[in-house]
Amino acid sequence: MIRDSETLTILLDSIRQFVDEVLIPREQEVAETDAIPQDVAAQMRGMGLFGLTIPEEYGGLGVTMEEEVRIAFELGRTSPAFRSYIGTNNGIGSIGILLDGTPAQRQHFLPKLASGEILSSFCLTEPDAGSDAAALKTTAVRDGDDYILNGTKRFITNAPEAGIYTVMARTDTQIKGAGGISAFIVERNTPGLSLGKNDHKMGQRGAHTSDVIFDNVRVPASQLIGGIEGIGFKTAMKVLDKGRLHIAAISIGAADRMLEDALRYSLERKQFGKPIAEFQLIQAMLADSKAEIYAARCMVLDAARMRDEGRNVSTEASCAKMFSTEMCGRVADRCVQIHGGAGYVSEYAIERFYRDVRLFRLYEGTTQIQQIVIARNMIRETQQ
Ligand code: COS
Repeated sequence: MIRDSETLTILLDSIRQFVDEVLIPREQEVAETDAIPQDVAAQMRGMGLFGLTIPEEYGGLGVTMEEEVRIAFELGRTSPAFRSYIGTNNGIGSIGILLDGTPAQRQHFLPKLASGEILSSFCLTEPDAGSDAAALKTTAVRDGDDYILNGTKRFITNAPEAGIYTVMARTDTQIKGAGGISAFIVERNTPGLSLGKNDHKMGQRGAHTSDVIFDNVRVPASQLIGGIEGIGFKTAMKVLDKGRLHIAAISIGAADRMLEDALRYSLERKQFGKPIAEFQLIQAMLADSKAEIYAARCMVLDAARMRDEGRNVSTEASCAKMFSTEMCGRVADRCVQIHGGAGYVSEYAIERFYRDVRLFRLYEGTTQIQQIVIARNMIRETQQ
């Protein structure tokens, strides 16, 4: 945890400088090579970016949720692939172990994630279980001191790079829904674990996803998260509550960047004898975007502070994710419009961002799933 505002300001300034001076100039290279340059990955390790959210006792920085979203506002200003590379270790790939893991599991795995020695992935989604995550079919059958896993996970971020996977699997096939699901830590080199080919995505080149296939994968019972069967779905939902706030914050950073670029373009581009920024129809798009980013930022900071106070933020995290990612989509669309035809060609970053940010409205729960979570919580609270 950052203990004083001065230290936090220094950290945020150094990340902003890293984004401006190192990451933004390398964006095009990442898009062209579909890879994070290894020297950049090494710099990220050196800055401690893989362990921002992991507590100090495991070698991380242990930032609070508010500090995390403020860091995400900065990291969001560049290609999402950079953030994605460090994102799983700080979020969905580590938080399940942190929240519900046994002391031995935390001690064994978290230091490696904090240092960036290994990457991690979160394996929930399957070919037939996306939004309906509790319908997952991957099985984990107890066999002596082990469990044997079988099934396929889909669209798994950082799967090709990961050293460990948090895998949700059904330990009780008699229970069709959430109660039969358990979470496991599975190491990459375990026999029977293989990867599909990398997915060809609409955007976010440099961030990789693939299937993870389990064919009689034998996992020691000591790697059942928390050592308890049947709590894996709840672990996944708690991980997602936090992850959704993080994605909301990243969307705000990306919207900020797109608007910065569009503002600069509108000041440089002249039509009808003056910069297009002087036309009120352009100004309306700039102003609407600015106001919506401001609203989203306030919402995310408020929800983050609530989580830091130990409150249940399931509703607020979904509100923030829904509002911020939808806002980001609207800002992307307006910023392409401000660029005119130039916004449709790859010479300008906005063309790439327009495709990259589309994913924000889909992963870690679609907008429609956020609506379901919000409304269900409202109904439940009223009926209590
Ligand atoms: N924190 C803790 N526990 C939670 C929780 C949360 N945020 N949300 C749900 N739970 C618990 C519920 O309390 C319930 O426990 P009990 O049976 O003991 O009451 C259990 O988990 C099952 O919850 P629920 O009945 O709401 O499950 P559903 O199958 O109806 O589905 C949704 C819930 C749709 C919200 C869930 O499947 C979901 O989030 N889907 C989207 C998945 C997703 O985001 N995928 C992205 C891929 S991962 S990058």
